[in-house]
Amino acid sequence: MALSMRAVDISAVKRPTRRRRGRDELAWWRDARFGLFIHWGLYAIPAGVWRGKRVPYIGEWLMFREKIPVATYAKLAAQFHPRHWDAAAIVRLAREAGMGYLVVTTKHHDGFAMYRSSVCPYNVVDATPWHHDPIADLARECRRQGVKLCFYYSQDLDWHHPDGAWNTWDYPPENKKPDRYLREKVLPQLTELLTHYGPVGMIWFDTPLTLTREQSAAIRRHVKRLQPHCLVSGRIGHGLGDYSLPRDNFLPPGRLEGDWETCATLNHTWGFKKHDHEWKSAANLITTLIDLTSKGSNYLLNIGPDADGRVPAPSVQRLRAIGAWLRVNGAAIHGTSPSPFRHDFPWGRITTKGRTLYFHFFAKPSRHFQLHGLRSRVASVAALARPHKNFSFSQTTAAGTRTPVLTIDFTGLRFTKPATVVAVQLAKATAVEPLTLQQPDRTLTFIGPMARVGTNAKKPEMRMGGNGLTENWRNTRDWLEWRFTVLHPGKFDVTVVTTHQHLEPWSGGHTLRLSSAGRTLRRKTARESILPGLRSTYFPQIATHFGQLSFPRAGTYSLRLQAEGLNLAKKNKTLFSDGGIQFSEIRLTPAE
Ligand code: H79
Repeated sequence: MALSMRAVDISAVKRPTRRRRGRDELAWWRDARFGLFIHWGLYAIPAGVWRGKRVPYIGEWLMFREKIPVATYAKLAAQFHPRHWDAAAIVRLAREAGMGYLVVTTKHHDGFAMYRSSVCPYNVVDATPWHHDPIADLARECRRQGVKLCFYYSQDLDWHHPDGAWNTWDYPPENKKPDRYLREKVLPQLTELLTHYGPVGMIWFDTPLTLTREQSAAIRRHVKRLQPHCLVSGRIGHGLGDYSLPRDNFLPPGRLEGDWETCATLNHTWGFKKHDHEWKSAANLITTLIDLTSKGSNYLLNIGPDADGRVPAPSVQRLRAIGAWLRVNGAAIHGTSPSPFRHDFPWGRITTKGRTLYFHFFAKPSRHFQLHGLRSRVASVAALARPHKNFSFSQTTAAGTRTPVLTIDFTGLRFTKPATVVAVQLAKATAVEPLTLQQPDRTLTFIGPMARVGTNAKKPEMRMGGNGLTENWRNTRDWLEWRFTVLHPGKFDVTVVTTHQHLEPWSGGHTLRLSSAGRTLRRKTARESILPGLRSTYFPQIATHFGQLSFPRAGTYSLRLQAEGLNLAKKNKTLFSDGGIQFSEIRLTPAE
């Protein structure tokens, strides 16, 4: 297998998207905030089982995991006759769920086209007894029901075409001519997709692992030539997309800059697997939608219909539950902008629209809820579910630090799970304190995007990744530094949190030095505990306790984190990770 050991940036747009021409073409996508992903293909037939054995990993990777020869895998097509396929119902489900767009797999890595293609007979119309084009159904229903139609297309990995990437069991890599694959398959199939189905909102390219910058650029040009308004996902590679994507199922530590989209699963697989019954709860999904929206990311949530075309019942139930929540609270999601604060709050999240701030409470706050750091004057406060009852509030300044404090009296408001939304109208444009602030619950959380990256050498090698995690932290010279405001002095327990993709190795065992308020703490990062929370499902938040720090009085301090000894194991370098320290956050909690 041609696995190069260079860490690949599968996602990021190197230049901020806002500098691109045609930025307004993203407006529909930005307003939607929430979309439906559909993974459907031949892999729904084995559904995660091959020769009687359960195959680990995501369902659509079965051919690769089992190194199934093309000739064998292709025979699945003869069994594809989905009697329960109902495109109208699926588009209706997307609408009911409050989703504004839909992205369907027109060709996944297995190379099988799920639409009528005259470029290659390996497609759903010519190769199956169904002889039917489900993409045409979806296109028609999307038009009828007002959902933006988008196409997933695997432009790099193709395990069916002899020149496509990563099938080395049928086709030796040394014979491959990627340009021929692009010319014979990718470009002509994109022409079909962009000329036979009306306007296409976006081509969702995926997994750029082998194509060169020139090849990716040629694909992008081809799309824009055929449909100038069609967006190109960040996984076209080489920073050439119209927006950025983090890893699959990734939840960022804080607000992102520019346009992002997290694609995510309802259970653990994308393509249907009959034994994957680990469904995320509706409450988790709603919380995730709020979290991503507050951070400036879209949420592209997946269903994997089975071989008969049926959407698994647990998926339908969950999407409907999200829709029910959005029918009350959609104003706080659709068409909103991210939080004015770069960090999370212990009590929930904030989204904005014009001069309205939406506070999403994950739990009932204390009767006199407080928010630190909002400089703008508040005009009124009301719950979304009961817009006519106004709550009383006051705005003061904390003694000593001059931090603005907003206090709201929520007497009489019923808080419901998973989130209750309160609309805070501002009298003027939003302005907030830029520093890390101690929260009313006395905790402090330091996230990478709020740190200054510095170095004792000439130029830092470490970078803050667009996803909010550190990149290339592989030396003892670079550091992260925060300035922050303490409102309630005292003694605090210090926890450093690092992370990794759950199937890949964790880069740990590094000795870190943390200095603040005249004290220095030193520890080796160790997996002492995993913080509970949604982020830990796919990116475990690994906590190491560093001891205690004291802040004797209210005021502004600084804190620096630097590596003293590194443990750069070779095995930590993978296709997607540089093997360095993946810093997530530092947490300070009041010590007893
Ligand atoms: O379409 C879905 C996935 O099939 C696709 N992206 C979402 C939207 C995708 N998942 N993973 N990847 C692409 C990249 C896979 C990476 C691998 Fe591996 C990790 C290849 C080698 C290491 C997993 C482990 C597969 C083989 C070994």
